[in-house]
Amino acid sequence: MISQWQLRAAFAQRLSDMYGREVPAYTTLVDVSREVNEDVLRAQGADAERLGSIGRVTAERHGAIRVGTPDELRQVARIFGALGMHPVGFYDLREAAASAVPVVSTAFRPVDGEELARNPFRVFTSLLTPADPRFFDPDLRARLENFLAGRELFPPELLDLADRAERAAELPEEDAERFLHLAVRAFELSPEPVDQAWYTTLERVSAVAADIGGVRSTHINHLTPRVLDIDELYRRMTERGIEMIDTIQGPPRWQGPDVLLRQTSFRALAEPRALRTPDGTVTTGALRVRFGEVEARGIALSRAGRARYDRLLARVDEQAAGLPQADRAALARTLWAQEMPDSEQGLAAQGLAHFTHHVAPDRPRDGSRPPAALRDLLEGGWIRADPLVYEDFLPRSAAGIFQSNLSEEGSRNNEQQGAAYDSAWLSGVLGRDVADPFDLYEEQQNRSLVRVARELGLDGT
Ligand code: OOG
Ligand code: NI
Repeated sequence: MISQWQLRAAFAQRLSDMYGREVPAYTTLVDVSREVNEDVLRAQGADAERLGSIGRVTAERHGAIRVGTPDELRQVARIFGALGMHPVGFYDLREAAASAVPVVSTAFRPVDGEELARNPFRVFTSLLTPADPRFFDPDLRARLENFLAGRELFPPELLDLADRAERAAELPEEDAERFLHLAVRAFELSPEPVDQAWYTTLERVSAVAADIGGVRSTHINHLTPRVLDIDELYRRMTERGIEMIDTIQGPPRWQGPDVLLRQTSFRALAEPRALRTPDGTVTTGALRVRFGEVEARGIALSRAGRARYDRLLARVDEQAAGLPQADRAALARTLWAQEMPDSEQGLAAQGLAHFTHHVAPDRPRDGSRPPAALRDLLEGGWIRADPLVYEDFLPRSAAGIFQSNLSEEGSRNNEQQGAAYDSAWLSGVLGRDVADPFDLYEEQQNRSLVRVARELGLDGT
């Protein structure tokens, strides 16, 4: 039998092999990430593994996919359900982006600490919003919905196998092989010619709308390795002559611990695609939709920590308006140094980040009773706190990443009222709860505290 986490790890690995064949620059990114990680491990030793074992980090990827209809999204949820990945978080990219991105998104990922440690594969999944009148007028909406209703992204055999895997949390070897084969194939770039006129019509609204609704299949948009020093990676990629976007998104590099998520990418590359022109002939053209992204993950902030982060971002925006990128980064560093505690202990003391707590193997053994207060337990060496790694995404960075493949501005009619979507709506569409990421971190933290209390006999048992 192949267990759920083995299916997830195998799927991530095969998807990575497939994407490497399709987009060779991705392989360069993976190679350089591995080199940087080895160097960081050599230089920092155990500290390099504070936010995940080197085994986890080396295998770690997130993917991004985009689908067109609620039905398609429900099918995606079944495939990821088979892999032990659940919808977490709601991201509204229609609001976050400077130019038009007509999608709302969630991320499918493992939610349990042990499952994350085994393999944390996650997929940022976006759903097109044809009902949003700011992007699509009634006529285009009808044509788009009609086009989407006529395609099949996932064969029934794949979905049947997925349901069996989700129910049993495992599959016999032969079925697992078939499931993985069909699942990877569903995300390959299709050789089927793209209808050029239709694609261009959608492109005028948004390149993302064209990528989703302009073709009869779906594909992986990017696959992102995790790196332990993203500034160093950025330097090395640039040295190799690969043109990166001009920033690293997210928190600045600073003297304190890494928090949340820092990401950067190289620009979408022109890939040869078969195009059917209006007179019916098929030619080879080029489309720029897929790119390479890399990320560094830090400590998960609490709601309070995140509010502080968002406030800092807003202040950087305000004060850095019109400044060159380097000055903006310097300003961000200065503001951070003023407002963010620059140690794990500082973050913990102010309740700004999440930790799990563990009874210390070398705790006092002199027969004394452990104190009741968390701070005293930590200071007395009874327990230690390990930071929880941020497993999710940032809407603002996501919007920035979407921009890396938008050569056209697209258009949004801001006189129209946007269609309303939220997390509850998405849960309804999926028939599955979309988890709130903050709740998940809090629960993980609380479970560890209950365990500690029990192990130290502080819970009255
Ligand atoms: C998804 C963009 C968001 C990230 O890492 O924030 C994303 C897409 O381009 O489909 O992947
Ligand atoms: Ni991404």
